[in-house]
Amino acid sequence: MDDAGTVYFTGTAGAGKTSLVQAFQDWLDHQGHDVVTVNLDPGTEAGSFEPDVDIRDWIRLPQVMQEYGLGPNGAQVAAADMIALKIFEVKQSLDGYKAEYVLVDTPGQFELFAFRESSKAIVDALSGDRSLLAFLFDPALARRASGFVSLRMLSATVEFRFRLPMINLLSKTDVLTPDQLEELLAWGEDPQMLSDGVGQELPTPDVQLSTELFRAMETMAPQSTLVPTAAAEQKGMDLLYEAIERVFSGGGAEETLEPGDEPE
Ligand SMILES: Nc1nc2c(ncn2[C@@H]2O[C@H](COP(=O)(O)OP(=O)(O)O)[C@@H](O)[C@H]2O)c(=O)[nH]1
Ligand SMILES: [Mg+2]
Repeated sequence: MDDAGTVYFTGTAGAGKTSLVQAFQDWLDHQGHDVVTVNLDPGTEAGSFEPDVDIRDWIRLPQVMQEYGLGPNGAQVAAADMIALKIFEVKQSLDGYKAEYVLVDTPGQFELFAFRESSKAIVDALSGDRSLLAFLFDPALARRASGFVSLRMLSATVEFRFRLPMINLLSKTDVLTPDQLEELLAWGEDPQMLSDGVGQELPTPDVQLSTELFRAMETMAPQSTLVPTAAAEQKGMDLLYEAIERVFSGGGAEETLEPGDEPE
C-alpha cells in the first residue's frame, strides 16, 4: 500500500471536502484507477457517502459526548486525539486494500486538524512515499478579496505544519458566474490583482499591513494557482488529477518541484 498516492482533502467546514472526495472517487473509478477512500471525521452524519475505511468504526462523536459527558465542541477536541490513538488500526484496515490512490477526508472542524499535534501523527502514520495536501477554497469565503487572502494564509499554514506538497483548489465553481470565476482564478495567479482587490474592498486600507502581508504571502505560498472544481457537476476532476500527478511525478512527499527542475 505504501506506493499508493495519498491525498488529504483539507479546508474550512462546508468547503466541499466530502463531496469532492466522493466525486473524485467516482471519476477515478470511471477512468479505471483503483481508489480507496478514508473518512477521518468522527462527526460525519450517516449519508450517501460510504467510505472504504471509516474512523466511525472506532470513534463516533455522539458516543464520545455521552461517555465523557462532553458537549459537541469538547467531544470534537477529545475525538481529534482519540483518532491518533486508533490510527494504526485505521492503517491496518487500509493496508487490506490494493489501491493506486487513497483519498482522505479530514475532520469537519478544520482547526482541529490543522493545529493539533495529533493530526501530524495521523498524517505520518497514513502517508506513504507519495502524499500531498489539497486545500479547498470555498467560494463563499474566496469571493471577497480579503476572504481569499485569509484562505491563502490558512492554506500556507497547513502546508507549513505538515510539510507536504500542497495543491490549492477552488470548490463549487458552479455557484460562480463566469466573470467571478475568472476573477478568482486571476487572484490566484497574480498577487497584484489580489492586492488591488483588497484595496478596492476596504474603504481605508492599512497600506503598510497589506504590503507586509502580501510580501509574507509571496514568500510562504508563491504557487497558489487554483484548480477549479465543481463536485456537484463532476467538473474539473481531470484538472485535479493532472495537478496531483504533476506533484507525484515530480518527486517524493518532501520534495516539490522548483520552477525549471526536471521531473525525475
Ligand atoms: N453548488 C455546489 N454545492 C456543493 C458542491 N460541493 C459541495 N456542495 C455543498 O456544500 C455543502 C458542504 O459540502 P461538504 O462536502 O459536506 O463539505 P465539507 O464540510 O468540507 O465536507 C453541502 O451542502 C454540499 O451539498 C459543489 O460542487 N457545488
Ligand atoms: Mg465533510
